[in-house]
Amino acid sequence: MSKHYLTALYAVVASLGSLSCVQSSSNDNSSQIQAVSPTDSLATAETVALFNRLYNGEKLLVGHQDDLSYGHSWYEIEGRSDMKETTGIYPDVCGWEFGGLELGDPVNIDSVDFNNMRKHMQETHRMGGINTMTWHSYNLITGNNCWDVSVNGVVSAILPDGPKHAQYLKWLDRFADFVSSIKDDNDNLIPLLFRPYHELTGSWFWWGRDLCSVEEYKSLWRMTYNYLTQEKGVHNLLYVYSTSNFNDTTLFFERYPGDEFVDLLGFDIYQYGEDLALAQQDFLKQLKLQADILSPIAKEKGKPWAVCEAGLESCLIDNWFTELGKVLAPTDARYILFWRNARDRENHFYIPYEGHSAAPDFKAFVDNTRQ
Ligand code: BMA
Repeated sequence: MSKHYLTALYAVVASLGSLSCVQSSSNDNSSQIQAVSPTDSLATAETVALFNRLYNGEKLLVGHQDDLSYGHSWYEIEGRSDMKETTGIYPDVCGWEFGGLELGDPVNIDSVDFNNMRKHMQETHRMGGINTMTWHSYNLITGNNCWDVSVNGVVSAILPDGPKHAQYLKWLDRFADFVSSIKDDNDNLIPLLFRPYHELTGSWFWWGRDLCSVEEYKSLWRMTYNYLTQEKGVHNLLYVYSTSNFNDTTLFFERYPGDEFVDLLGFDIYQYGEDLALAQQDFLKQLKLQADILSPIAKEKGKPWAVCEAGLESCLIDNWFTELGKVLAPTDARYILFWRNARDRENHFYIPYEGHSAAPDFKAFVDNTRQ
C-alpha cells in the first residue's frame, strides 16, 4: 500500500463526509484498508484523515504529555524534548492539558502557557504527530480543583436546568474558542483527540463513579458533544472515552455514552505499589486483561483503541518499558501516552530523561515500535 494511495483514499473518505464504512476495492492489495468516518458527520477532512490513520494504523505510536513545553528540570526551551533526548525522536503523540482555560487563565494547571501550547500543537502537527487533550477542569460548586470530591452533585448542577449550567456553557465556549484557534500553516484546523471526563471508573474527580449517577455521566458527555458540534460548530475533534482500571466489559461500558458520541476507546493505567516487582506483575497482568477485553470490542465497533495514559512514576525499573512492550506490542493498541515529566518535582516523571538509568530501555522500546 503506497502512501499516495492512502492519502488519496483518505481524501475520498473525507469528501464523502458522512459515509459510515467502506471496504476498499478488492482488485488491488488494499483489501485490509477500510475507509471509516468518525462520529461527527461534519468532521473536517483532516479529522476524518486522522481517524482513518488511527483506525488503519499498524504500529504502536508512542506519546508523552507536555513533551515540547517542559521536561525534567527545564521549561520552554526551543527544540527541547525529553523524549527526543533519550530516543532520538519527538513523540508521535503529544498530550496537553486544558485545566485553567475555563477560568480564562493564561497558563494551565501545570504551568503551560496556552499560547505556547497552541504553538507546540502546531509544531507537533507539522512533524506529523498527533495532539491529544485532557481537561482537569475546576469543581464548579466548591471552586476548588477537579480533585475536590468533597461534594456530590457537580455533574447534576451543570446539566441543563442545573444551577451551574449557564456557567458551564461559558467554560465550553472558552474551550471551543481555543480548539478553533489551533490551525496549520495553511489555515486549516488541526484535528485533536479530546479525552474529557476521563478515568471515570475511579472516584477522584468530580465526574467520578461515586460522584454522579450513570445517567448523569452519560448526559454530561452527550451535552458536551452536542454543544460543541451543534452549537459551537467545532468539527476538529475526535472524542476519546477512557476509563481507569476495569476487570470486565460491564464496568468499562457502564457509563459509555453511546457509539454515536465516541470515536476512540481506551484506558489510563499506572503502576502503583512499594514492592516494585510485585506491583509490576500486577500492572502487566492488569494491562493484558484490559487489552484482551477491549481489543475485540473495539474491532467489532469499528473504533481504534489506545492506552491513553500510562506510567510508573520515577521510572524505577530499568527494564520496565521492555516488559511493557512484550504485553502491548502483540495487541492492536494504536498508541500509548506516557505521563508528564514535571519540571519542578524531582520524582514526578514517567519517561527517563537523558542520562537516567532507564533511558536505554526506553529507547529500545521506542526503536522496536519503528520496526
Ligand atoms: C496528575 C499530576 C498533576 C497534574 C495533573 C494534570 O497526574 O501530574 O501534577 O496537575 O496530572 O495534568
